Amino acid sequence: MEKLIITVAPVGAEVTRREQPYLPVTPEEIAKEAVAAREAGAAIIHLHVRDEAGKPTQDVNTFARVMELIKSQTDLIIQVSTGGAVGMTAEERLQPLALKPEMASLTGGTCNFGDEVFYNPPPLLEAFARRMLESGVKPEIEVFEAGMIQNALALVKKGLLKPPLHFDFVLGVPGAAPATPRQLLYLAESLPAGATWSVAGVGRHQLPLATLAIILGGHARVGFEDNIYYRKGELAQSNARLVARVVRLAGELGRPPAAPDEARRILGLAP
Ligand code: KMH
Ligand code: ZN
Repeated sequence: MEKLIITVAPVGAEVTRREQPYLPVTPEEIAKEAVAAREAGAAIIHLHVRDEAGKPTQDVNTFARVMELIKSQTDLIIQVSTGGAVGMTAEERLQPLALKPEMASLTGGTCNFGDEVFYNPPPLLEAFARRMLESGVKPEIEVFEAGMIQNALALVKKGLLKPPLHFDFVLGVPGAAPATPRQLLYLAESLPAGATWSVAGVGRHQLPLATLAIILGGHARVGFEDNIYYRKGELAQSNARLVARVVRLAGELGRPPAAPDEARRILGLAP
């Protein structure tokens, strides 16, 4: 098996400082968490940013500032979010692609998202995939439920996604696929040959699903975007602590963490 690629998702669009006092929100705070997560063993940062009021934004200047801070201090692979927050327009969501990051998330379709709808109809998927292809950005296909794999395969047929494909299963969002071992096995087995995958379990499912990914030969995403707790009733004091715990487990199971350059090779990114 390849080494384990750990993605840190330190902030996301939904969690608030009120829920998680250690949530990084300013560019400097996000970059500091990125540096600590890299030192702990992360190879990729899945990046959302916030405005001065702490609200999610896709503002290109804010992304530019955070990316500059991260790039000057780490060799992390930067994966910008184009999912943004529910309710944002497509153009709003696409803004950080102008910065030509190495990777970007590409949501695989529409699903319920708590009480809301995360709206990603086929024309939007095509436009996002086309923009990534033209910008030389590798997509990470975010799969919230099984039909999204089929949507990605339709984009491959249209020439808008090029193998090797990389997927991330986001499991446990209310309204989408559950965070169960059975679901993860099914999704992993449904991928085309040669694809790589990681899993982001929501809340208490983050650790068990990351452990299962280590065993199955997948990769893992941890961080406050998906989970703010270290254990039941105890908030995690940093994203790095969540990364470090997966590194310890993976070491015991024979999958040391991939450094960013090793992750680039595994994912087929230019070094
Ligand atoms: N905030 C979610 C609605 C992504 O980054 O690509 C979407 C999301 C997925 O976080
Ligand atoms: Zn995200």
